[in-house]
Amino acid sequence: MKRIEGISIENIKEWLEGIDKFNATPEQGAGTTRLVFSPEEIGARDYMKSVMREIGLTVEEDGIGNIFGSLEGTKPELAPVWSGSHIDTVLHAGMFDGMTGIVAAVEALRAIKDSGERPQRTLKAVIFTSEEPTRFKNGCLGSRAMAGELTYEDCERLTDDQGITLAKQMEMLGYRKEDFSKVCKKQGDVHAMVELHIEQSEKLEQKNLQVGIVKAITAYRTMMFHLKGKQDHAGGTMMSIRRDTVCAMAEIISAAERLAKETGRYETVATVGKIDVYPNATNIISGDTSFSLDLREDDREVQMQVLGKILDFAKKVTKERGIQMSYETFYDDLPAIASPHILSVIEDVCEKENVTYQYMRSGAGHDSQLVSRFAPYAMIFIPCREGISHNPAEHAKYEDIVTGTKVLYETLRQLANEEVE
Ligand code: HGY
Ligand code: MN
Ligand code: MN
Repeated sequence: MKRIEGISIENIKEWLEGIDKFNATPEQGAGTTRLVFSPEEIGARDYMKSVMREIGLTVEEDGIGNIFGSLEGTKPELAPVWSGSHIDTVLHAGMFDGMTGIVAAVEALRAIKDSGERPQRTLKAVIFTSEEPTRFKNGCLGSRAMAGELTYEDCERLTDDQGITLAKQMEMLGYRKEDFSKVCKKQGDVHAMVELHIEQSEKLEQKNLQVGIVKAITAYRTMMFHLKGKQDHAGGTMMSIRRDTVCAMAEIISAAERLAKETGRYETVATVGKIDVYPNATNIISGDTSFSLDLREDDREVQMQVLGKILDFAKKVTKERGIQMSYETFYDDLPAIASPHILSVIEDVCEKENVTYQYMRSGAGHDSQLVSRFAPYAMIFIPCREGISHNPAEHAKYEDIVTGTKVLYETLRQLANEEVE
């Protein structure tokens, strides 16, 4: 089928490498760092907006910075079909997590436009604001606001490590408070959402499959714990009278690992990735320590049981040590089940195009998780080398991205020609 051959590996390569130039850690081996609303991320946003305009898409932005590149359909009154992902990264990331879904969406729309066909529904390539929780500790901020799960008051509370709130940062960039309320979407506003993403685990590569059809995204909860003990002298303070918050934290962290393993389920994962010790000196017993807990499980009940055990253990340890503990939950996203209809469309396309595939779940969180609150979604995974991600060594083959984009193209084309809501 001529049109399917329209996917350009050159465009995909050029755009991914073009985005990657906007990087706060360009030094050799340091990977890519592009935090939301940083100068680098603004540069990457501007770059992709110019690419969208160049290929003839109409570019708009909403009150929290979600960007839409639209290819108008013959029946613009019908709810549009979306495809997209995120352009911000974690610290020292690779160049494919998120960005692959953006360039695939833009290239699919370009190929549909250049094929001369005009589907009925408008197609929108979407760049969601701040999928990663790196800067403001809460993630999927753009899609969360769309889902009505992030208020402007939340934006006035979310603060980065320099004490700048999300609201202040948005104001400094010219986003107006009165536009924030228009971000919210309701059921029926979007006909379908299809996000292409690297798999971020090793199953497709191990089985030599070209595409993963994602039927569910795991439950994903992120918290910060704060321990207050007694700052003291490392040499003059006997072990028996210490209220050492680092030792308490160490016990809690190893308990979180043990309790996650004890479920015997590979879906249960607990991670402590961010630790702040004050004042962080070799000869001071710290009386003020904070640490994150990222706890995920496809089964919400299991996730809550593990959380309960971690909290009980932490309360016991801190009580015995005379340490005060507090904690806050930044987000607590429920599992997102994909649309059976969209899954079947993707599967049909794979069958017809002889693309090898398997159904799978996602242990990573994605904007689609929040979009699923107001629209049917499904995801297309492509393999990444050894499943590595959130690491400068993250890598995907351009040929694999092209194959995934071909499946995305045909899926979007079919969804955009569906009359029925
Ligand atoms: O952590 C995740 O799953 C995503 O990268 N925010
Ligand atoms: Mn990520
Ligand atoms: Mn991602």
